Amino acid sequence: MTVQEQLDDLRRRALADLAAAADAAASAAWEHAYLGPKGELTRFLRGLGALAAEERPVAGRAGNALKQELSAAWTERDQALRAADLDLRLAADAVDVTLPGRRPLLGAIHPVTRMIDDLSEIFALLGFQTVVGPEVETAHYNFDLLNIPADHPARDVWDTIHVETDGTGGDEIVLRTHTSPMQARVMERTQPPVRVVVPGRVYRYEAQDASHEWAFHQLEGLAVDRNITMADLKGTLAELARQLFGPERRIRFRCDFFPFVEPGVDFAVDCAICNGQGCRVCKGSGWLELGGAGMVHPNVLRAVGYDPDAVSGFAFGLGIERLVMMQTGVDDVRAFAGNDLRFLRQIARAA
Ligand code: FA5
Repeated sequence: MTVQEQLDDLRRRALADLAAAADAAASAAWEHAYLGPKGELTRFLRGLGALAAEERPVAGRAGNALKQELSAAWTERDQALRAADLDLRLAADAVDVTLPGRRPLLGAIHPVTRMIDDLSEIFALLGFQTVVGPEVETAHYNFDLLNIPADHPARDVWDTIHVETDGTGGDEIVLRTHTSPMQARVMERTQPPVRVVVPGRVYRYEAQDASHEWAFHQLEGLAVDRNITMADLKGTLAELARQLFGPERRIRFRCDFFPFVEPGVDFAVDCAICNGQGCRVCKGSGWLELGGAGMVHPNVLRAVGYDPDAVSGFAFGLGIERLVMMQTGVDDVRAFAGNDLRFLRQIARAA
């Protein structure tokens, strides 16, 4: 075989092998086999010295030309294979971000909290400030200052949860049975005119049923000034009913007894759902009972240092869960504290 034939044969094999190299590792092996220090072409070029002097320059030029050609072919092929390798690795590592993400759970304001916010807003427009007070209360504020002395039978009307005391004979400690103790607390530290509403949780030692919880929420209202009358009370509650249940609503007062008001009433609004005709929500009566109210008893005014001949006032207390129930048609008060997310989601949409 002539030198040229040897080079042609080498070129054919080298280019065929290079075309067959499938990845970067095969490409590196090819470079080692043909162009590396012990590669076939390198060995050929080293062997040129053994040729006759007149053959050497021609063989040398042909060998170097082939070396350049193979180097260029290898560089091109090697880069293409490395790029393909990188593409493969990236594809294997890829995170598919085209799927829809998982929706985070969105919370909602509890219906009782929302009702408290709504009530505060309505009463703010009527000039009432919202204040809050302690849930752990002394019998002094929960009963005594509200004209319910220790031996008074009315004390039993509110089945009280007692908090253990240190036994030193100090004041009896209770969980407040209503928001009314804040009437006395506010009046003690403020001079008339007073206009406040007091939302908050109250507690009663009471069997639970669809309309009774042992812990629930009330909103207390108190207005004391010169010449406050029942008409102011009625106007205020009528406005509340209209804001909550619509412009046509009417208010009904019926005699009731609470030791801290005189006269005392329970108040109801005509049912917005059936327009007073009688339906499931108002239990056929046409009226929805909202709470108790009345003119602040002179003894209560006196107990906080007010002069009942100079000022008068009205007070009311309403059940917040019951208000939400009337608005939404929920018929079991126990659902509010039951922590059943299905109920909370449903009522968050309904309200
Ligand atoms: C009172 O608690 C008086 N303090 C209200 C008051 C304030 C009268 C100021 C006069 C002047 P009563 O116990 O009726 O009253 O409760 C008021 C409202 O709280 C009720 O109309 C009802 O809506 C709600 N309520 C009473 N007990 C429960 C209960 N166990 N579970 C849920 N709501 C209740």
